[in-house]
Amino acid sequence: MLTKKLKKVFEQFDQSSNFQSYKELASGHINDTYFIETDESPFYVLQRINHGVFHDVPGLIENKVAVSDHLRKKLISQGKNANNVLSFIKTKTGASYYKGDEGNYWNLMVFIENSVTHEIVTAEEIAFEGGKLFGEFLEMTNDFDASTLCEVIPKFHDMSFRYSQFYDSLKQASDERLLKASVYIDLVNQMKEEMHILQNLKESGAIKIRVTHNDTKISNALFDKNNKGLCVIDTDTVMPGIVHYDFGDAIRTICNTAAEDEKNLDLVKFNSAFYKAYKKGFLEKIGTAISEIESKYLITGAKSMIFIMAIRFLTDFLNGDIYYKTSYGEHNLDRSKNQFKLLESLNNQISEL
Ligand code: GN1
Ligand code: MG
Repeated sequence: MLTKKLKKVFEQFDQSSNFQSYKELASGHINDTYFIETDESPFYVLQRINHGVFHDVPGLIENKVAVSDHLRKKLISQGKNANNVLSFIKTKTGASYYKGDEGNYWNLMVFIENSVTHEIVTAEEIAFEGGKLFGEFLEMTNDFDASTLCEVIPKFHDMSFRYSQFYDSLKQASDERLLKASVYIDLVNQMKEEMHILQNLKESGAIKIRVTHNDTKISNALFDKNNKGLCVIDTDTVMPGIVHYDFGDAIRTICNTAAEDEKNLDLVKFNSAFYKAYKKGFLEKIGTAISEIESKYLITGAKSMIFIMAIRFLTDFLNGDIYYKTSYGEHNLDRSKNQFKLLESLNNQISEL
C-alpha cells in the first residue's frame, strides 16, 4: 500500500529512473522520510514535510533550495566537491515540491552516496569532523542575507516563547503527568534567568542575527566511511538565528554518551573531550565569521540548547504528546530527563570547559 503511494509520489518528480523499493529512515521526530532505491544510481530521499508543524511549507522549501544553491556555488568556486550539498529535484511541472491529494507536501533529494550518519558519537574524530562541518556551514552562509529567509517556525529557539508554552502546558496537564514531571518542573522554574542570557544578548543587538541551521544534531551530518565529514543535511529549519543555536544543538548530541531518549540515566554523561574536539573543528572552519562576544558565549549556547530540548520535551509530555512522534507513554518525559541529566553532567565539568 505504502509502496504504491510512494512510487506514485516519486514519479511526480523529474528524474529518469524507476522506483524499486523504499526503506523508512525513522530517526526524525517530525517528518516522514524514505530512502528510495531505483534501478540505477543515484538513489533518492523522499520526504513528506509535516505541515501540522511547518505552516509555510512552500516557504520552507524555498529557504532550503536557496541555501543549497548558495552553498553549491561556493563549493564550486572553491574547487570543492559540489556533490556534497543537498540537491532538490523539481517536479515534472517545474515546482520544488509536490502537493499530493491529501494535502501532503513532498520533496525529493538526491541521496549522497557512500554516506553514513551517527546517532551517537563514539570517536573524538567524529566530534572534530562534525565541528568542521557545522562551522563551515556557518562560514559559507555568512554572506547570505538572512532577512530573505522565511521564519519557518517563528520563535523556534526563543527561550521566552518556550517558557510561555511550558506555562500553558502546566495549566492543562493531567494530575498524573504533573506529578511525574514535578522535579523537572521545579528545575525549569529555577533556571529561568540563566536560560535567558543569550536571548537578552540577542535582543540587545550584541549578538548578530545570521543564517543558522537550527537542527544541528549529529544525525544531521553525513560522514564518509573513514569518518570524514561530507555534508550537512535536514535544512528544513534553516532561518535567521544566532551562532549559539547551531553550536549548542550539535554539542547536545555529540557530547551525550547515550542516545537522546536513553532511559538509564547512568549512561547519560557529558563527554568533555568531545566538546573540545568539536569546538576545535568548529572554530577552525568558522574562522573570522565569529566575533569575540559570540565566541565567549559558546558554552552558554551548549547549555541553552540542551535546556531548550529539555523544556520542549517536558512541555510536550505535559500536553499529552501532541508534537513529537513517541513510541510509548513516557517517551517525552524520558527524553526530557535525559537532557536534564546531560546538563547536570556538563555543569559538573564546567570549570574544565
Ligand atoms: C526535531 O524531526 P527532527 O529530528 O528533524 C525538532 C528539533 C529537535 C529534534 C530533537 C521542527 O527534529 O528541534 O532538536 O527533533 N524539529 C522541529 O531530536 O521541532
Ligand atoms: Mg530536523
